[in-house]
Amino acid sequence: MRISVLVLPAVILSIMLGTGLGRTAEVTPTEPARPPQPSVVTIRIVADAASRCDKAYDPPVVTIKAGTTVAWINQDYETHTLVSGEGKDPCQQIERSPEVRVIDAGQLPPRGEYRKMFTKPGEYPYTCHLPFHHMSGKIIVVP
Ligand SMILES: [Cu+2]
Repeated sequence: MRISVLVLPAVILSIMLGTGLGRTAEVTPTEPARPPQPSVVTIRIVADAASRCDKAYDPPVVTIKAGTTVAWINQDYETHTLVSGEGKDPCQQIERSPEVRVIDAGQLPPRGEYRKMFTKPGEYPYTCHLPFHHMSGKIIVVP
């Protein structure tokens, strides 16, 4: 009886090794990692932006994936506003309307920065609504 108590664990161990239960799991090859997409995209408000229409922002149109943050930096020497809005042409004066806006930085002084994360796919045109400022840009958010 004493022998069988010692033999039984050895039998179980040899069965496990024979069936591969004792081996470590094989490593399955994974897909090569995609290059990470930057989570923050920067747009500059350029010098003399007020008269530059669709060249007021650099770059003027940006396509991003949902979840990306856009950072606008005012590199002009004067204050601009940054609000949702679109005219019939890039040089048209845009009036601020009272409806809820996706983009609304208010006043952005020189060297000022405004950040916003975009989570919903869609097109988000924006502008500066100050008098005699003709500025037009657009964010395109894809899933
Ligand atoms: Cu402006």
